[in-house]
Amino acid sequence: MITIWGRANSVNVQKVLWLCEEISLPYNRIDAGLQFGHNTESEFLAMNPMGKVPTLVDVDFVLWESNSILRYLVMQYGGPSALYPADAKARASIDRWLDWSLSTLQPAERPVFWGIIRTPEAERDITKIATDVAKVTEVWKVLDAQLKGRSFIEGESFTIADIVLGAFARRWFGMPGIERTRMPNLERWYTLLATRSGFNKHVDVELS
Ligand SMILES: N[C@@H](CCC(=O)N[C@@H](CS)C(=O)NCC(=O)O)C(=O)O
Repeated sequence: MITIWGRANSVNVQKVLWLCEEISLPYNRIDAGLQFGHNTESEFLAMNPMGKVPTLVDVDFVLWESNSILRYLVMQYGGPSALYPADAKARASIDRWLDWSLSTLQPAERPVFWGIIRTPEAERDITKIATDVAKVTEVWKVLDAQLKGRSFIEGESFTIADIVLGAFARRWFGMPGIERTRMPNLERWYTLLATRSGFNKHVDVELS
């Protein structure tokens, strides 16, 4: 059985747990990161020199970077799957959203998440949060435009792009006390995600 190292409130761990649910893959999860520690210990750093979660162990194979873990698990355990189709163009189209999440979405949404959820209310910098919300709104608008006329990010099939961006969308829609610009396509897509058990079980949980 695979082992996933990582605390369950990490967005990058949540993506992996959601995928496991989608492909009915059993796993063993070990809490690590933040208050659980482990990720600064030498044994952990030998597996993942970045000291981050999630880190996957599959017998003698170790992998880090959540998006790489998703791709690996579908290819290894998902069978022929619409989640990450073999066709090169379909696959590359999904990959660009995974890359976009790392290069563009997460750097923009992280300050908002940390500024609100990981900062005590009395210490929150409301002005900075408003500036950061305005910046990430422009990024979400790109996905809102992509979702026009389609059920999911790459068309009518649910893929790992929906898992990756859906995990961040949960943070966006769950953030208290911010002004969210209406984005009808994004909102419609988000309600579709809520019909998936992996989302409900692992992602739609309290933000912490
Ligand atoms: N790009 C990496 C980012 C990994 C990352 O930054 N993980 C965070 C949690 S979301 C982490 O390990 N933080 C340190 C900690 O939890 O102690 C990935 O997608 O796996």
